[in-house]
Amino acid sequence: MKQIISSKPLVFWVVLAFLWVKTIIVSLTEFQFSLENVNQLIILLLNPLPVLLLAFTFILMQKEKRQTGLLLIFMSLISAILYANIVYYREFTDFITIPLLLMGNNINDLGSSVQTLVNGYDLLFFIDIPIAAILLYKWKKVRNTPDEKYSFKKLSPLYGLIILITIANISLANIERPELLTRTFDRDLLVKNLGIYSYHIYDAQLHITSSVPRVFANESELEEVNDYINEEAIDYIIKEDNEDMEKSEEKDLFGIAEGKNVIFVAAESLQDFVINETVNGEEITPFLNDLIDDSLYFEEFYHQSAQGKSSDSEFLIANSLYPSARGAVFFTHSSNDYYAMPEVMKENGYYTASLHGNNGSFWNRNVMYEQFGYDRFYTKDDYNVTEENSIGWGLKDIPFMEQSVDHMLDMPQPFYTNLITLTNHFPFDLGEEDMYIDRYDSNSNTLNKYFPTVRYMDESIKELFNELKENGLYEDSMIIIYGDHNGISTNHNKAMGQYLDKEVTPFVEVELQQVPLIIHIPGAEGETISTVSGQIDVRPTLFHLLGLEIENQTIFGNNLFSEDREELVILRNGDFITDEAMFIGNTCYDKTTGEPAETPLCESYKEKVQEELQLSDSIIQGDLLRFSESIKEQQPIQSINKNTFNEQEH
Ligand code: GP9
Ligand code: MN
Repeated sequence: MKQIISSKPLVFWVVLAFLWVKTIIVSLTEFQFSLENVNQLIILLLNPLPVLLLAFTFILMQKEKRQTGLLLIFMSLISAILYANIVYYREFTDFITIPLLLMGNNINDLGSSVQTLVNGYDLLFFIDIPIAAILLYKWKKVRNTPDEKYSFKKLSPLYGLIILITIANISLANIERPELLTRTFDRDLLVKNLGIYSYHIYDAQLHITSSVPRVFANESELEEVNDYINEEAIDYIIKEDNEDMEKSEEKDLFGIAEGKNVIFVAAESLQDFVINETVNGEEITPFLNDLIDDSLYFEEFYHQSAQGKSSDSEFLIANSLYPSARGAVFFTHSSNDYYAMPEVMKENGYYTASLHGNNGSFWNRNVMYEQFGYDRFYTKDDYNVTEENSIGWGLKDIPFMEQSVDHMLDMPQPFYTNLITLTNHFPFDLGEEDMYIDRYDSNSNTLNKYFPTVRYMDESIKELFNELKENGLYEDSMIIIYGDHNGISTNHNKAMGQYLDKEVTPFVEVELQQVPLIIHIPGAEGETISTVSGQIDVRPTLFHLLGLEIENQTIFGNNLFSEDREELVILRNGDFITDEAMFIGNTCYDKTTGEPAETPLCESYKEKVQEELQLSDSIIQGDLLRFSESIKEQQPIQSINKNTFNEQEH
């Protein structure tokens, strides 16, 4: 060992130290890993080393002449990986996965967002590379022993050291977080414990092995999932009956919206904390606030999306299945068989369409929608998009609503439509002419700009209602507005705390994942419903209101009007919320206090939560719905508007 160290120019070790220290600084500052005990400090110090040292041994085994160049390439590569994660983390508080990198199309569209996430100081991040280059070429002269190509044998002490560090790292990580490698959806903990580099290697391995389940999957796996779903339902009914709970008139609202057009509004980045609130003394969502009085409003409704963002929320709503923990199902499993809501609606006599003012290929929608059974996908090409009526990500929401109603007028009724809004998207850019309220004033420009764009979206929904009324569509339609996912990430906790006038603790962070769900049925009475609910529950709830009883569907959500439903929402990272508690990370919080619970409020749910996420994953990874009766009965999917579906980016 001593020999290796002394026989190598010191500068090689300096380079290693640069990368090591840089990784640690980034982990603490950019990734905001807090250190709660000495164990965590040791893990943080150890975990970058195995991969760095291993790459180092590889370089030492190359011809002497090549070593310096390779070392610089390696240094640049590591810095690039680290920096890409920093930029991604700044927006999503998450780490890059391989499926994400494969979403090429989307990366182009992310242009304007990326600009806001990168700043001049970031150049400092790469400063060690030119310094290392100078040192490597100059210091060569001062080395005392000649450089050489190292043999495996000579390097064996170094390998020994790598193994030792790895064992120490994994053992300590296991103490910190049991079952670390089986809970792969908890990326924060994975990176915190394994280190960013080992995490990427682990992620690559997951990626390679993830295509295997489909090959070996068979019908019995689907039966297993269906058994679980049926058993859960029965267990809960028995439990409730034993408790002598009175069965309510669950059929009350059954079929109340029968035969009506269905109009979904996917409200981009709309969080629930703005509802019935003000900024600078002005209402943020005046139209929605009024609408709620005459609508079914679910006041504790959570988004359950993950890396697939908007597309994940669409997936949840259409299929009542969980999205993937890594990447977006819209990309990774777009050729699977699904028995999605548009398909079901089509079978029930509806014309189905999704409408979006952006490119059809964005989020791979044009491909995935074929499996969802949409009759038509209206994209950018179907709208009059000009420089004046666009901002940021494309067509502004008000002209989008106006033109969308025009499209609806061309559709056979009843129709089922999905309107995807866009203006309230990070970085929340808005022209002065569309500012109905002023920006907020805090240290987060993102949060400051969020309020006026939310206000603009509210105005666009008002416009939708006006247009529907003017064109005689309103009375025959049911309008469902839902927030797709959060718009303000935890990076803005300080500013958010200032706005909310309370500290944004992990408990509050999860509370902030609530998004609005507003179901408006003209003529029906309004009600604010406080049951704990999530996007996964929308599909069965909607079928209930439409009076549709669908057979042979494999879904995890529940009809929110059913008294037999257990109040439980499972988030994609394994956290969950019940009527009494929130399970976050590894801590169970009492909802009444927002503090860690003193009694075991979460224990009885933990196993079910894991099982449910795993079963849902098995459906997606094994493409299990291809074995389902409903799919087998289906005619082969025919794309009516092939041109629209296959449209490429412009
Ligand atoms: C674009 C829109 C935004 O098509 O759905 O996607 P997001 O970045 O929010 O997932
Ligand atoms: Mn979105």
